[in-house]
Amino acid sequence: MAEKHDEMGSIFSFIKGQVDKLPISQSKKNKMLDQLLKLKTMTVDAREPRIALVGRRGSGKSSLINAMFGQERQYVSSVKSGTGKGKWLWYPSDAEPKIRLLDSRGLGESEAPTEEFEEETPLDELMKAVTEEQPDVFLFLIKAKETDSRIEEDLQELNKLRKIVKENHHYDVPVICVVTQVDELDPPHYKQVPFDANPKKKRILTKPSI
Ligand SMILES: Nc1nc2c(ncn2[C@@H]2O[C@H](COP(=O)(O)OP(=O)(O)OP(=O)(O)O)[C@@H](O)[C@H]2O)c(=O)[nH]1
Ligand SMILES: [Mg+2]
Repeated sequence: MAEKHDEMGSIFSFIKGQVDKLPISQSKKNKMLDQLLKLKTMTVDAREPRIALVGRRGSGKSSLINAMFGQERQYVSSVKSGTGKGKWLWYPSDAEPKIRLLDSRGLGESEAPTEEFEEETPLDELMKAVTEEQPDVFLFLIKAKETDSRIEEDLQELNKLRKIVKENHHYDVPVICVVTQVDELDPPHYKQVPFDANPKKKRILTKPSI
């Protein structure tokens, strides 16, 4: 990655040198160099995309991250709030950094999260994470069964985050809504048991009660 970056940088330097040598007027050279600079900003200076996962506690942010990585990278919690301080991760790996993903502390917690946290509230924790690195997009996760449950409060907090980015960095962060845990929707009798991949859990839960 870094090698490709350096190589592109030297290609632009070479082209710039050639433009300087052209037998044309300085104003024409300046116009060409302006365009070259724009192209350089869009390519060599471009950074990897940043995606911030946000949403109510338990909506499945850490689980989605783990599913993307195909391994348990982030702590998943079934009852209490899980994720503490926000964590920016490189996908697919630190050695091959292509996409930056933020796993964040869940909104609407009633107790402090299990993991270590730094700020008093989830919103403060998120403010810190998006101040450290500004997201290009928010993935707003919401459980299928909770799309009608005090969603306004979560959206207000999300909009506060977008406002902070807008004030400090002058752009609107788009939001993509991701409906999660759709396997929980009716009719439940059609549901394939999601823990089929976990034979021990399946055995315990399907064991006839005594
Ligand atoms: N049925 C079902 N459960 C899911 C799914 N995704 C996640 N879960 C469960 O939902 C619970 C919460 O998942 P997490 O990934 O910890 O949710 P989170 O949004 O990171 O939660 P916080 O870190 O507390 O904000 C866990 O018990 C997961 O196993 C899904 O697609 N279907
Ligand atoms: Mg989490």
